[in-house]
Amino acid sequence: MVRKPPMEDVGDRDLAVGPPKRSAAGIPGVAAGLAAGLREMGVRRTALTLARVNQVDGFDCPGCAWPEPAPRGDSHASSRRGHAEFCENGAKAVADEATLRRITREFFATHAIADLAQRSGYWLGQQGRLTEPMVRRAGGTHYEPIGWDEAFALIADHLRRINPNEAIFYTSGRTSNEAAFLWQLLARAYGTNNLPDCSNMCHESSGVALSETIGIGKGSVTLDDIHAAKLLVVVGQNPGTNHPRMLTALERAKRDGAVIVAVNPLPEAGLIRFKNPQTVRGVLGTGTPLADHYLQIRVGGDMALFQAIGSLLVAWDAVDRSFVDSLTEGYAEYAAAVSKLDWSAVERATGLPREEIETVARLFAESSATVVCWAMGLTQQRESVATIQEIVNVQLLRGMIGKRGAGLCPVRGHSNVQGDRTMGIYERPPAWAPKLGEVFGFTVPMEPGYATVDAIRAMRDGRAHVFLGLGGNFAAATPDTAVTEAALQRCRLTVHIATKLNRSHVLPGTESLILPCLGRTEVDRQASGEQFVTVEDSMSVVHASRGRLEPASPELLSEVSIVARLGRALLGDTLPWAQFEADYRTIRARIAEIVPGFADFEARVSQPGGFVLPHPPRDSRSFATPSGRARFTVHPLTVIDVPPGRLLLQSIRSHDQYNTTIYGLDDRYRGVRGGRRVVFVNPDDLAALGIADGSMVDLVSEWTDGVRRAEGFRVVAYPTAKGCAATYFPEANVLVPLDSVAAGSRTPTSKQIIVRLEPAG
Ligand SMILES: Nc1nc2c(c(=O)[nH]1)N[C@H]1C(S)=C(S)[C@@H](COP(=O)(O)OP(=O)(O)OC[C@H]3O[C@@H](n4cnc5c(=O)[nH]c(N)nc54)[C@H](O)[C@@H]3O)O[C@H]1N2
Ligand SMILES: Nc1nc2c(c(=O)[nH]1)N[C@H]1C(S)=C(S)[C@@H](COP(=O)(O)OP(=O)(O)OC[C@H]3O[C@@H](n4cnc5c(=O)[nH]c(N)nc54)[C@H](O)[C@@H]3O)O[C@H]1N2
Ligand SMILES: [Mo]
Repeated sequence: MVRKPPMEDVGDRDLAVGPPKRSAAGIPGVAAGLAAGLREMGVRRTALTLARVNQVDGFDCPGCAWPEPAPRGDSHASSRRGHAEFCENGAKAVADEATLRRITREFFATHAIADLAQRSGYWLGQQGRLTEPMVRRAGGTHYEPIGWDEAFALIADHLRRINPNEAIFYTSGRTSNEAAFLWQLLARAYGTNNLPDCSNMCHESSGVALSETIGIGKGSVTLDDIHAAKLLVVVGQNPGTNHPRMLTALERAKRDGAVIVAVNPLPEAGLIRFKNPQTVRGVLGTGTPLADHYLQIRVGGDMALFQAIGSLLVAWDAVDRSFVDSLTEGYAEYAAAVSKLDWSAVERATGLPREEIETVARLFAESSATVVCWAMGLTQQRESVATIQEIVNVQLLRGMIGKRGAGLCPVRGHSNVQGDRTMGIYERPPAWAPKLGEVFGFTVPMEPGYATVDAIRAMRDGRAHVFLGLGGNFAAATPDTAVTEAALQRCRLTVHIATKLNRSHVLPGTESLILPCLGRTEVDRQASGEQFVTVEDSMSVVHASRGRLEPASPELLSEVSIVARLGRALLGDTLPWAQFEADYRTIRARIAEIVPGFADFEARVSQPGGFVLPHPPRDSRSFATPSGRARFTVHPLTVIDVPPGRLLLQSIRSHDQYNTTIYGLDDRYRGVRGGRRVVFVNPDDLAALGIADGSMVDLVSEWTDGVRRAEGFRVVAYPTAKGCAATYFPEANVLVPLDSVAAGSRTPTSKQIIVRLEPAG
């Protein structure tokens, strides 16, 4: 009984398209953020909440993982935290959670699950916060209330009846360190490493690429490095929408003389010009132009671009010899490979003329401090791992690791996605698995579990029967929508720990639970008093987060409580679940004992601003690779061949969404209003294909097992790179089969889908 995802925006009469913007933020940004707050929360709550975002005594913004500047009063820091340390989209994220709208049991009594499955994700999210645990019993048509204890007993009963490897413990990256640590403890003590997470669809490629070459899967820069950089290269990232506070850092570096290069098929407003709403110049003036050079690269061309840059650096002998000789391996093979570079292949892959690449390579050659930042434009490609490793090669050539103002900077998405990995949310046993087993007295399973795509296959094929999601929206975030939705519904039990209703909840297994939890903004009171939780940002800074608002409902439990009570129901008091729930310091004490870098956790995280985790390449130029050296790697250059009449489609975020949470139907910077089913195509391609701007098309991707189709998109002539197209996620996910994943990281290729446009039927 799989239904097609709803498409209420098809041919939406309200959809309007205007010219894209040439700058980001400024007053319209602040106004949009405040308007979202006022709409959802009212005046008092908006003021109260926004004043606490990212402040030392406040909560971590549930928006993105961009770091906060040092606390006010820290005289050593290169920048100080502002009184308003949030952005338009952070304000929207907060408003979405702190909304005054509520979903009650009457709502579920009124709306059958089958009806809810016909609603859009936008509509589901608009209904407000979940307020009490709900169950769908076998054969039931509606969700109905259930007590917490009965809910935990039901889950424990299901889990006891299966082999532990037939259960899936999914995590989304908003989960705190404390909840994540307990979640992996629960899964592993129960007996499985089936811990897929949103990272499998996000920065997995970065983690793999960096671990293999520099010995640690995290970025090597601090915020100070961004400020101190002389050359900043932003590749495959749209910070104006997804990391708006990063623009402040770019602006600052630029004022100090940094050169900024953007590499992106789309001309993204935030990379072109920034009007900082916190400065007079940003509010009254024209703002700061950001990118000095804008390489409008073809989708998937970055591997060729960085090989070409590396090749030129070697040819020009612009190599940091002492760094390369003393700290790296594989240089000779690399230099030999790039000396044979096929420039015609580079030009076909990138769509860029050689002179443009040479100009940018010259900047690399002349810069004494270079940071390369990247996000989903690089990680969701078939050759993502190799592409990121080509960036590593270029940075190694120039000795740009472990040096002020220089480094590798994968910009993370979810606010604690990096911390969740540090806490052991991973489908393989963490390096500290033996210690985990020793401290808690059980044998940690060593057999690898399922990452996201394999978890879908296991549910589809009847090899997994229970799905538990700690946050997130598995059905909408993953690829091959029809397959994934059927897979979830094939489960005997699906369990969703969530703040808001989403599509995954309305595709229940035979039995299904929705367990409502506290959000970041809310006070967390336990037996020992008010608790805080901790998170790790994109630059390995760990700090505390304290919510202040009264919870959306007295029935809510914190994520920690939910996991601890489930642990107790399933495994009994063999582990100190009750103590963990009562006092989160006892969880942090165990983390300090088990996870490297967390010694003295409680004291250090109680400092304003928290503390920075060790990062050997950044701190001391040491590399935990087998040889102890950073590794150059060689990859055959790939050119993506697109058959005639087809386009290379990527799926992106609009300015009015947070992943699968849709705040509104506008994409202000790209000039789209009132609808989401649009596809951006270069006007020359439209002419060649004989398709008119504004016409309605289906997007069709062709695979050996048949075609996949996303119906009813309005064509928007847009200055994207030639041969390329773009549309929004999650609407595009239906086009990507489970088998289409990045080599080495198995991340779905959400940014590399060959499609043809067919007149809508
Ligand atoms: N407001 C808001 N903030 C968010 C999110 C959100 O949805 N809304 N999501 C959060 C999460 S989980 C994440 S992971 C991040 C995502 O942050 P981003 O990675 O910035 O998000 P995307 O919209 O996927 O944008 C990818 C960018 O890569 C470009 N691109 C696509 N293909 C290629 C390519 O082949 N080469 C190059 N060079 N560029 C390419 C696209 O044109 C686009 O500008 O943001 C986080 N922050
Ligand atoms: N085609 C395509 N697909 C993609 C991407 C893409 O660019 N293109 N991007 C991928 C990326 S980068 C990511 S990170 C994934 C995102 O995948 P997920 O992390 O699974 O999805 P989200 O949309 O972030 O999850 C939103 C839901 O989380 C719940 N939630 C919000 N706050 C909390 C909280 O504090 N606690 C709990 N327990 N629940 C909460 C709410 O119920 C909300 O509906 O999607 C991936 N999918
Ligand atoms: Mo992400």
